[in-house]
Amino acid sequence: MRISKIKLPALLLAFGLVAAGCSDGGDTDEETTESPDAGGQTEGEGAAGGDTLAAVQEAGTLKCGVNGVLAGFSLNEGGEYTGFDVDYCKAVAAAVLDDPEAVEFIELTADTRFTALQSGEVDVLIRNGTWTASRDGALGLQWTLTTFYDGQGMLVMADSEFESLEDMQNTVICVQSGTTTELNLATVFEAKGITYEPLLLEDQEALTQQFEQGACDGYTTDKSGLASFAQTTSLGFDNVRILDETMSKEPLGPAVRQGDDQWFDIVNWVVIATIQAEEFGLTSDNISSYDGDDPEILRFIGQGTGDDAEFDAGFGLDKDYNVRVIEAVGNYQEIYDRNIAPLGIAEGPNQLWTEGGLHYAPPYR
Ligand SMILES: N[C@@H](CCC(=O)N[C@@H](CS)C(=O)NCC(=O)O)C(=O)O
Repeated sequence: MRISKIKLPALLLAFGLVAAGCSDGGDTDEETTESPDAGGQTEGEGAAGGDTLAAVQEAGTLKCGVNGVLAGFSLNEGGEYTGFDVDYCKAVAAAVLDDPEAVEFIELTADTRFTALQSGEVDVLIRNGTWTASRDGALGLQWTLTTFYDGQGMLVMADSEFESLEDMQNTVICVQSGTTTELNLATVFEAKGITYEPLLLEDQEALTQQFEQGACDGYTTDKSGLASFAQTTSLGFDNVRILDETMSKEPLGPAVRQGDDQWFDIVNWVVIATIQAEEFGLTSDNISSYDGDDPEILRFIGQGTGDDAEFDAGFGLDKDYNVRVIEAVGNYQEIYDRNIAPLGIAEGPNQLWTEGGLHYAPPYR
């Protein structure tokens, strides 16, 4: 459908939603500093500069900000959360609380997620969030090593004439506010000289509804999000199609508040542990029964000998935390296979560096 055929009620609904409370993507600092509850980087338990580890351990629960509606990453089905991001919440809880189930999942939209992290409403944000310079800098956040290398794509109806972005002159594109997606769409389409109308929607539900009702010619977001949508849309998997082009780099991963270096180190090294375990061939099934003599592995599982007997990375955790993490959620490949593989996404960069991918764990020593 072209602009001329847009249903007016759909557009009014969309713009109404935007007016009701959307920011522009969290990639500039204006909205965040203007928002009454957004500037509080010193507010809340474990806020910046504070001791998040102690706060989490005292609470006995990790408050993990998630998406909640994105199959494969975090999906809430009757209070049961599953997904790739959910597993990383559980991994952090296993490390710091010795209980992967000690997680309070807090569902956040693209618009609310950074404020929730800044204010201390959540201890960590693991919600298909892209690491960018201004989120790191202007928003006062910090991203760990990337857990999922993604890129922005475009989904269209399978029977449409669109084969590439260049074919999308004078179209309406469904896009979620508060995302890098919104910004990339503008940059890429402008650079290519493609005239389009963004239909800005504030959450997945509104976006799904609008696309399924035919209000847009294309739906753009991270390719993983599109794969997830394709699996779940009422339009049917075979009736939608994702264009080959990738419009951006979207390194997704956990984020924490800046200023609590110990907490950042912990979350970062939990992510690293899953990658390192895959490289070592350690899995949820075999890690606790390792009986080999590889000194690197022994150090990793807290059973180092000789100089490594007292090894402590200095994160304020005990020697067994890597074992708990891997026992709880498995290594990176296990997490990927359980959650992402069903979406049918090619592993591509999300493989170990030894297999031609980008996942590389710094040494645990
Ligand atoms: N990775 C991008 C996009 C993340 C994002 O919020 N994507 C949307 C579309 S898949 C989403 O998760 N929506 C769910 C919701 O907010 O209800 C970012 O960090 O800005």
